[in-house]
Amino acid sequence: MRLAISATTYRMVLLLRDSHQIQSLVIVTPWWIRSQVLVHTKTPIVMDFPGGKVAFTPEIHFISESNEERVPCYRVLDDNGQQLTNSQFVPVSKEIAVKMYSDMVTLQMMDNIFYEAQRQGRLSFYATAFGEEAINIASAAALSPDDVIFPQYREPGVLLWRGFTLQEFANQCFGNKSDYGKGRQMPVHYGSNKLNYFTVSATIAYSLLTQLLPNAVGAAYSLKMDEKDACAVTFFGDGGSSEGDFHAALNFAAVMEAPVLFICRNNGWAISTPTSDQFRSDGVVVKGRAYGIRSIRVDGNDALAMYSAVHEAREMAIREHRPILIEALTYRVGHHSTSDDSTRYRSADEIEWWNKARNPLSRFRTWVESNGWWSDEAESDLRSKIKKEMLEAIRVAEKTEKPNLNHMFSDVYDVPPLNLREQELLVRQAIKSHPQDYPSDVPL
Ligand SMILES: Cc1ncc(C[n+]2csc(CCOP(=O)(O)OP(=O)(O)O)c2C)c(N)n1
Ligand SMILES: [Mg+2]
Repeated sequence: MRLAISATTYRMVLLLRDSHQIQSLVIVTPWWIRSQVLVHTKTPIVMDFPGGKVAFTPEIHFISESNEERVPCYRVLDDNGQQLTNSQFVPVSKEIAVKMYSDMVTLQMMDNIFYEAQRQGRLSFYATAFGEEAINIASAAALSPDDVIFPQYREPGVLLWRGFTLQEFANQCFGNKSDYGKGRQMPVHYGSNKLNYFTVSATIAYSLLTQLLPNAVGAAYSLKMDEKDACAVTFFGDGGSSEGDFHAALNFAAVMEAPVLFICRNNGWAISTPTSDQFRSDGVVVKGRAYGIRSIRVDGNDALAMYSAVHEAREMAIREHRPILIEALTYRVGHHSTSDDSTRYRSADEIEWWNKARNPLSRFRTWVESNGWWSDEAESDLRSKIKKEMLEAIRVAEKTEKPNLNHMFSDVYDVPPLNLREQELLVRQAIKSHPQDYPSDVPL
């Protein structure tokens, strides 16, 4: 309340203040003329409420649906690979930088060759990580091998970084008997116990996209309880963030103070659905604050920025027992999978622009070269070595026997229930009656 009062009244006001009837007063003009004071009556201005103090306001004010400015995007390198002045980043040694770049090239070459193999009818399915090589490799480089990964399906680079061999990738894609999943999963549904990488899941009626998010929170909580120097890390797409599991996982992680990194690859598309048909928020990063989670938006095509952000996030997650949300802005340069033709719903120019102007490989290569750590010769040696290894891996994977048919029914139940035994019997009868329709290389 604001009052204009005389000197006498002012003295009364002082008395009232001393007797705690009013909270404070501020002199606006000299009191011997005609003092004007602001008197704040003792109406409380804040309310103690679970979660902290809440200020009262006399204004009817709705929180805006958006900030005036979008959350800025952290980057270290510009589109041409030049370091921005005053850029903050975690130093990367020559050894790590060269491995990062080499693995980015390997991932891209592996994708190209498997993709072609699928087009030739040698693989049933494939999905590339084209355009997202920096997110894959730089985040893996910033993590420790003890950190437990809960992937979607566009992050095989994390496995590659951890030492999954091209032969192991090929065995899974060809579903042969050396595949750890015994040929029961679609190609690109990799997993490795040894490398702390949960198997990508495609179980229908589960949320393929995000079932791993709440699981990652549980694993992170357990790592915290065991006082491990490790966190859980889950990768997912913008489409995954539109699933209910994403929201449940964020809330759960915040409340349980679980050391988990949520790394969202916002690549603009969930198959043919653009992000504008998925959410009206400023992307995904702003959702962290709603759940009380520290968050950052990063240029996902800048390997140095990804490395630094994930490195810092990991430190905070483990030391401070808190989840962190990272939104990596990127673009899915490839089709969603070999079952998709993305030129039906987006322009070839758009794809080409991202591939050329914002290419994560050429950008990082420029920086590595500017340090004197890479050359044209190193590039061509690497490429011919990877090509040779890939072709050999495919040759071996293709000629390796398939897993026995029994495995379609094993490993779920200790004693298979009646309905599964019936199904196995039916399959075997069908094969007997139509042997020509059954692949000859699958042992019965
Ligand atoms: C719960 C659920 N809904 C739909 C699908 C079908 N589906 C498979 S991948 C995909 C798009 C996912 O997009 P995003 O999460 O953005 O990942 P991106 O493919 O872009 O890397 C959809 C809709 C699914 N697997 N699971
Ligand atoms: Mg997407």
